[in-house]
Amino acid sequence: MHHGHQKSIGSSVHRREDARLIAGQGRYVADIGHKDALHLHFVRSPLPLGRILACETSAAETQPGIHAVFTGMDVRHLGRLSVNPVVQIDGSYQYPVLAQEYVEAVGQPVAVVLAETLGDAVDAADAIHVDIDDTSLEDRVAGHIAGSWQTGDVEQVFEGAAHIVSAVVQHPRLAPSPMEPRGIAVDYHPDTDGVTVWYSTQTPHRARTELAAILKVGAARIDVIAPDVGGAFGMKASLFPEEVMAVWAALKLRRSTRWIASRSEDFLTASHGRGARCEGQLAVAEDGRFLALRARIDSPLGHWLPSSAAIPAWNAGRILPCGYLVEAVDIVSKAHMSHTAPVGIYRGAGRPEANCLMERLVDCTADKTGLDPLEIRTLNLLPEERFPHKTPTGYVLDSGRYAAVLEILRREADYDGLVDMCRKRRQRGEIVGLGLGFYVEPCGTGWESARVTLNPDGTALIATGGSTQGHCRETAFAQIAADALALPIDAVQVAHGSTSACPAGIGALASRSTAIGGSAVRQACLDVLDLARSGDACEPLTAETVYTADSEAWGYGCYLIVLSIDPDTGTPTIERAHCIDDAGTIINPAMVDGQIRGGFAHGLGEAFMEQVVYDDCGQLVTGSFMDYALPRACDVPELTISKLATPSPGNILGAKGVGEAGTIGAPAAILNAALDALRPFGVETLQMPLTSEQLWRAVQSAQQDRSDEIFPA
Ligand code: SMO
Repeated sequence: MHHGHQKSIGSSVHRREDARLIAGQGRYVADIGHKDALHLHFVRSPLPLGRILACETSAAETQPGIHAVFTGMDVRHLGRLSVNPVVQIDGSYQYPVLAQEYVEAVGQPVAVVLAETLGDAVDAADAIHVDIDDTSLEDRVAGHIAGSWQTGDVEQVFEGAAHIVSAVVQHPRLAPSPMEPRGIAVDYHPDTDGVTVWYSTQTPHRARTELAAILKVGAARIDVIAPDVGGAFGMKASLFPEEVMAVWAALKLRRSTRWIASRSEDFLTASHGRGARCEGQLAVAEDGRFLALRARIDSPLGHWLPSSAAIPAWNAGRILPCGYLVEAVDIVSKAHMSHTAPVGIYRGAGRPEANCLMERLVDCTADKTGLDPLEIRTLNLLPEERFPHKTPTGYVLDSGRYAAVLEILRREADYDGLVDMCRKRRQRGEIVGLGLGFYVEPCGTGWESARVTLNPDGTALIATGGSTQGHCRETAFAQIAADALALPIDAVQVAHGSTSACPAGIGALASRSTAIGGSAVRQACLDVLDLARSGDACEPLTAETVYTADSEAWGYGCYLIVLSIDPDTGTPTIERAHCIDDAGTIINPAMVDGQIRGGFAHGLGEAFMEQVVYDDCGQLVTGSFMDYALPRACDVPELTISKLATPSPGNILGAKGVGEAGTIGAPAAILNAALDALRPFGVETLQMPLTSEQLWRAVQSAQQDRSDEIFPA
């Protein structure tokens, strides 16, 4: 063992991934795979709903370089993707790898061409004629999801309440938009009749299991490798029909294949997120204490269900009333299928929905009671001595110092000074407001695996069942292992993202990598040390573990935003952004900051500019970055970041998650700041995205009302 080991956990160790990823040396799916692989190109439905009368492919089949053309009939025997049943899923839904008798959404793959070059495939696809009858059709997708949580006599509490406030938050539908679109490169091995699947995914092991089930082949024939993944954000946690098609075709044709989505194909058929309408009512006592919550959440789903389709609706309901103490709840969360692209998890996955609703209700209560927004939060947040706390929906908040983060924010951001400043500037006619967004982020439950090999030369190899998508798991897991094994960090290698090289695992999603994946690494290291104590130090020693967390870890925090609005143009400007987050034990503070900044940018995108739009005919209007506004670097303000670290009792690292924090806290605080800014104008509702047009109209109509009062018509 190495002596004089410097503790690695808690220090901003240089990220070993940086040099590779920042210098353009990353290896993504598009950089990998057989040179003679056949390229897939899809013929897609131009209509959201219709019956396929004919699909004429013969003209395409004879074009140069074409190896095969497939239609729905060729893959009608394939199985269905399984959907995580966190809440009840009813009704009929299919998982057509290619459209069968009907098309059910614009962009749905109807046929696929496989050719030696992508150009050949695209040219030949033009020669395929699909005849679709779209007259007089009923909705074909009737699946729906419903979860409900009831505790206490909500009706009675509402009847006796001193105040009742209500709020509606309509979330825009969002496109996750990772830098790297979807991609898959399938290497066919004639000797084994198996495939190596290079796949841009968050969940390599699940992908392998699902591929084997859908294709009805033995999993031993499939090896999945996630190379560098250029962002995922929940969108790459489920198998898409195009990807299944690439693997099926490789096995069928005994040839390597590849498919790399264009940006427009991602807008059209990758899963979207959010889109929920959240309605809530809070019954409040005379002194401002929350008594009961009613919530109705209605989320959209697309024409098929990704693996985690039910997660947003489930999270949006089950995590209410968030960090607040409310004894009685009546919560119903539903989701309905429709003739659009699929809707699934996207960074936050139901947490922004629950937290934004709660934070709006809290500010409405402050308004109604005249209490200060920070005071009313302090009054109602779960006090420290109540942890662990079983919420009225039956989940357990593990640990935290909720009121303390508000106190730190008050001090470090000079909350009282900012409130005063806003008041004075308003008196001068400026449009400026302050908003708070307290959030909770359940993250880290279930199991993950790790294997550690300790070599006699003093090096160690960690293989994690987790995965990475640019969020530096190699460095973080090396830090955890270095401390557990008392080795220098450079002596620790980390392998990930391979179903053959790594033990079976879950992957990188739900902000669980550090808490669960990291705990698995730590446990495997402790196990190998036990072996070392009783074994021969001249042989490599290996320990492998499946670690299951004792309980769910809940990160939390509060964001403060000062926002001004230009009265002439409606342009919003974030003047101050202060984030305070408690992610439990912090492995690497620089990485935590990175997650908060990235998450904040995503949250700001939802709050100000992003929105997927379909027209009345079911056509996607926002099919490129010309029509879908993603934040640019200059749109993201400087953040002041404060931290608190209350260890979670739920796992052996004491870690929580922070990967989704910014995405949850930012929209709530920005929405509250905008409404605070426009309160003097009598504006009570705004919906995201808070475009300058919406803000300008709100100001104009208020001013119009005033001039009507002064000069009655
Ligand atoms: S939305 Mo996340 O990748 O679970």
